[in-house]
Amino acid sequence: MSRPPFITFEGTEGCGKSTQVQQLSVRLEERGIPFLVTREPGGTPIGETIKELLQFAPQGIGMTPETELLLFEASRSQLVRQTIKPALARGICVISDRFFDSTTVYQGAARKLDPQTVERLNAFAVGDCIPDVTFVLDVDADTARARMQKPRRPDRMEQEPAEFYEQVRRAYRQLVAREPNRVVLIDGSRSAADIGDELWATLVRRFPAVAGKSEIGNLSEPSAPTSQRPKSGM
Ligand code: ATM
Repeated sequence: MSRPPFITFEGTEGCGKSTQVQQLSVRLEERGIPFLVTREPGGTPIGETIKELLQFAPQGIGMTPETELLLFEASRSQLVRQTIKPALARGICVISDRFFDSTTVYQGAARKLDPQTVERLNAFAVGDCIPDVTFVLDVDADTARARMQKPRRPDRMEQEPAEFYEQVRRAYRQLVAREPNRVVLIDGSRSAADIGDELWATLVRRFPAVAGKSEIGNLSEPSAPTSQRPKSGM
């Protein structure tokens, strides 16, 4: 691979994605690997405005699944062109907390929008910007609920019945079966440290260059590590 990896994290709410993004960032930082952390929806000024509408704005109540799908894609197409592609082109590793697999799973499987339409819109939004590896953190509903006990802003997307999240979980597992070369299923019920170790081992095996600067080989190196961290817990 002649450019740094584009890594995405997926899973249901409370699966521990944010913790793993944080742990991976620390490892990359320690090794002097330039990286950027972003998230979906959001990650750009346009995307953050869309996120507000999707998740928190009172006008979001009554939003149709079709509108929801298009808003996620709009946020994504901006993020890809404004942030992700330019970073990868500069030799910066990109980590995204959610990407197009979330749409496949939430809007396609759980909201039951036509999967082919979702796939086409995903393809339109991302172009050739496909993650090199996607970690799906798999947890059962009880574990997820227990991890979500801390007070948070009311989120329209989190008002769905348990069945919705069961669908999401099933669809993520199907995705792993469909794309085993890209999508890696991680047992998210273990300690954050154990998960972090497994994830790192997988990453180093697939992309030896992330193990340390001395092994980077033909990556073009920007001057300093870059990190555009999520502004707040979503
Ligand atoms: P977080 O769990 O990362 O905060 O995600 C925000 C919500 O957006 C999450 N909601 N729930 N429930 C998943 C949802 N989402 C989609 O439904 N489709 C998408 O394409 C993306 C990126 C997120």
